[in-house]
Amino acid sequence: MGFIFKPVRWILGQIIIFIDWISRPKPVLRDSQKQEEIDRQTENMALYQFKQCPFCVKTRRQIHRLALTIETRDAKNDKNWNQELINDGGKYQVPCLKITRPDGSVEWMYESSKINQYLEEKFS
Ligand SMILES: N[C@@H](CCC(=O)N[C@@H](CS)C(=O)NCC(=O)O)C(=O)O
Repeated sequence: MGFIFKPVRWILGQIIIFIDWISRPKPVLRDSQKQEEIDRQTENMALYQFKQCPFCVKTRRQIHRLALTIETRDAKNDKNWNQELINDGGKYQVPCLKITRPDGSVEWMYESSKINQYLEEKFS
């Protein structure tokens, strides 16, 4: 039966991506100085994610809406990001936002709702 679930899951994933694409919220507009300042802050962030994961879509929408430039890392297909997430983050779950602070300390933030709330509070 596994051979049926895989393509069905893939098709559902593509539908989610399509719905996300046609219903994307408009990004906020900031003056260029403010946007540059925010871009500098988000240089130290990376989102570990899967392309088709609905929770990742939820967080990517938030990133898009807040007009943030955050690197996305494919934790399913890229071995390095996959291993880094498991070994350094502590568990294989996406989305996960890696935040490297100016003092070099690193926070691995799991849970889409928590990440979205953090981004909202910091950048909206
Ligand atoms: N409550 C979590 C759920 C996240 C979740 O279930 N992610 C799935 C992908 S959709 C996952 O990481 N699965 C790990 C795996 O496939 O082993 C959230 O909102 O972020």
